[in-house]
Amino acid sequence: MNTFGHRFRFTTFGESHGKALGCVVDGVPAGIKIDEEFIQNEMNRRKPGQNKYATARKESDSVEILSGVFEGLTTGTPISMIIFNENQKSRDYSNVKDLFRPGHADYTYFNKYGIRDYRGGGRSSARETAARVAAGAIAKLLLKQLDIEVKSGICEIDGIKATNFDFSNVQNSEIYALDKEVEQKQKDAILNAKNSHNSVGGVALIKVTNCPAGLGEPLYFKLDSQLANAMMSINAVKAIDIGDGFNSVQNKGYDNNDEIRANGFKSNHSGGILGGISNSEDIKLKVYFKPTPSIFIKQETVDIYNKEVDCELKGRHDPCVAVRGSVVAESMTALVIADMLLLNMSSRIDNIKKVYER
Ligand code: FMN
Repeated sequence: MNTFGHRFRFTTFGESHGKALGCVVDGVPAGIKIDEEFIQNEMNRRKPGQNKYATARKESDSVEILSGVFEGLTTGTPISMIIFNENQKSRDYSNVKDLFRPGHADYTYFNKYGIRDYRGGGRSSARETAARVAAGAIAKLLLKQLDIEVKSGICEIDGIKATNFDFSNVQNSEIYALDKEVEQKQKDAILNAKNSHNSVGGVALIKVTNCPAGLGEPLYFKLDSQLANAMMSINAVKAIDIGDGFNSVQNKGYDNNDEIRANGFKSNHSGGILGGISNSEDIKLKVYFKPTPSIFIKQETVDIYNKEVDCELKGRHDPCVAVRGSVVAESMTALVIADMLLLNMSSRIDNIKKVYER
């Protein structure tokens, strides 16, 4: 399935080494100013080939808007965007044409579809996430109108954890680090892995500020369940936690509860979500990325004929996918919040009357 969202929804298409990839975003209210420079900046934050901590694949990731925008404003019709692939090197994959890379999706895609697009993994490649960032930029332009902001940064690489969560450090950091104190150590961990032909995992922190209360559609479209759905749909994401998340199981109830005063909550262990609905506190989630599966150390595998072979990779790969992945997680969060904002508008008759009463 290639469509995500309910009321604000998008569909992506395209493969790693195909001609182009793109998306169609549907359900976008008319009248939103489309700032193309902002969309391109978002793409640039995710694009490959920018420094030694990322894959060397060079893509401009220029977005062309094909529909849904007239004289700089959304028209309420589907917004389609296309990104042409420029730097495919399909030959790099010819030696792994028939074999399954350990840790990648080759084995499962082949068993499911019976077709082997060996060129960079085809649709299973995270190249597709460029289209999500384009769609996410449209969601962010909607959120901007309501002063809702979604930010992200790296809080952990190879077990090296941030203790400061400073989002102002992120924009000046080549690895989007939240904590300047541990940034160099995190960078060294990525380079050490790269130089030893290996890879490392990492964790991204996502924060939504100024989010109104009431977002989330219990029971089966709760805000936390949709965030989890969105994050787990991103390549290499293996876990997510919300608020105190995994740590909350070690807390006592008294410490885990957020006491309430007339001016709001005294703490935010819940990560801004109670009963699947936002409570107007900052929404906080952590997204856990595994180490990049494509590494340059010889590993054992089988080929499509089930013959045992060695896998020796060529090509260009991110030594730590969490870095560029954090931008994708931020975009997916914006898309979920946009969807929830539109859905929530019909939760009370008073709101419906505001629109239709004459
Ligand atoms: N995997 C690779 O093997 N090489 C890469 O260069 C690579 N780049 C990625 C970039 C981003 C932004 C993200 C989010 C993931 C990347 N991945 C890369 C991860 C794979 O796409 C992913 O591990 C694979 O599709 C298997 O899916 P799974 O890990 O979710 O099970």
